[in-house]
Amino acid sequence: MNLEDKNFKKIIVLGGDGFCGWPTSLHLSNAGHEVIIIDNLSRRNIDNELEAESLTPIQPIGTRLRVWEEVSGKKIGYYNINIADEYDHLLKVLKDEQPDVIIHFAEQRSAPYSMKSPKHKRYTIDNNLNATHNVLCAIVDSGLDIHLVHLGTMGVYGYGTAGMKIPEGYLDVEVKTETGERVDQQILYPTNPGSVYHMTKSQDQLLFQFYNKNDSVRITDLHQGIVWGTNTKETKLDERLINRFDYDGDYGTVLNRFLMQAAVDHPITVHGTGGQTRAFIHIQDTVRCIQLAIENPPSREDRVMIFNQMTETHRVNDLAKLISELTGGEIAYVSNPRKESAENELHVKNDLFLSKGLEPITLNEGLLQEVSKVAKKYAHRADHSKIPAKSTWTQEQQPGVLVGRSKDLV
Ligand code: NAD
Ligand code: USQ
Repeated sequence: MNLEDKNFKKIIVLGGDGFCGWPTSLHLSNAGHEVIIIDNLSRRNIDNELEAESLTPIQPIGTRLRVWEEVSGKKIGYYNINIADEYDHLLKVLKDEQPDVIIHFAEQRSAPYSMKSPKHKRYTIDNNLNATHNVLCAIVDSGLDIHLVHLGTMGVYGYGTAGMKIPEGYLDVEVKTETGERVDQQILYPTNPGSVYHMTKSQDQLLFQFYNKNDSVRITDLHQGIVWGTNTKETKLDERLINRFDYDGDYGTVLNRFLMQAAVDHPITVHGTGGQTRAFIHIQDTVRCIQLAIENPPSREDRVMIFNQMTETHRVNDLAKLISELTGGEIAYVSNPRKESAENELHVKNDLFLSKGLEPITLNEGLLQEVSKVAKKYAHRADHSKIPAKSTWTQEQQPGVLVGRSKDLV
């Protein structure tokens, strides 16, 4: 692709060193766009704080970028900026680089980490809300017409649905006026966050609504489900491009944790009864959805465009049973460290991405085996002491640790 191509875009990826941001950066670079990453490497510093590491041996950002150039012949730019704190530097980069699109992944994304202590709650609020507000403010300050694509979460809706399908961002309501007349309206779906982290994503929605209304900033908010899998077409090209694989009790997400646990012969840790139902998406679909969002931008007159970025829903206990059947791994029912309903139903609309051509990758044996293979390959790097989820939502909750192996296993 060249500069004459009207589809060519200059894209800044905030948080481009992370689990979703790195494969997205490579995917968009491969598709011919010019990509520049901004990341303050805070996620790598959190690994130091937690004394935990990605199961896969991720390379330093400099090596990643050099290898990508070797492999693809394409250059990805990089700036180390704390976007929550270094506003002037962020603004200068926007003015110098003049991007068409900014993709915003740069937030503290773990619910358990956000609930660990007052310090962690406050960090998550400071980091995430200032990051999002600084980006919006800098877009307006730069005078540029930049399309902002943000990674939000399904968790802003809460996980209860009262029988209906969760719509894409906006809820149809009918209000009764003083004269008794009935008027139709669409409002942001009422938020019901389940952690301080999820609450920051709920607040982000209001920041977007305001800057869209006041300054006509073009915004797409992607309400993403739990991402599973490790690698994408591009990260598989060279082992040094490998994506991160979080498995620890704070950052590991449920499906990848279960696959990793089975692969390293650790019991599969179901919290409570495993009655929670969640939305999922494979990492390869994440990068594809982001490309679709960039290719289908809203106009300046449009309200914030909201897509539900998920492809299927599953109950945690069903996932545990599926992986147990596939791998022979044992299931352990442990205390739920979170304050969440024991069970929920979840029905979600994802018509917008389907209408734009997404062909969902759904859970299948081959893909599950592929992730298990990655986990097996790097099993020697696993620190079993980091597996239990110990961050409790309140003093009443108990950590998700195994007590007496035989009685917990089924
Ligand atoms: P991640 O922690 O792996 O990546 C986030 C990146 O942002 C990290 O590299 C981190 O260093 C960077 N960052 C954080 N704060 C920053 C700051 N102030 N300045 C500059 N860089 C900063 O997380 P991820 O899993 O890639 O998630 C990316 C986004 O997608 C998050 O906003 C998350 O809420 C959302 N999301 C993730 C999932 C999932 O399952 N991983 C699901 C739904 C939504
Ligand atoms: N769970 C277990 N056992 C485990 C780990 C988790 O039973 O070993 C349960 C949890 O109690 C919870 C569910 O699995 O009910 C999901 O937990 P998770 O850590 O996989 O997902 P969550 O905390 O919701 O967060 C992740 C990402 C977050 C993103 C969110 C999308 O970390 O960035 O926003 O998924 S969603 O869940 O759709 O809101």
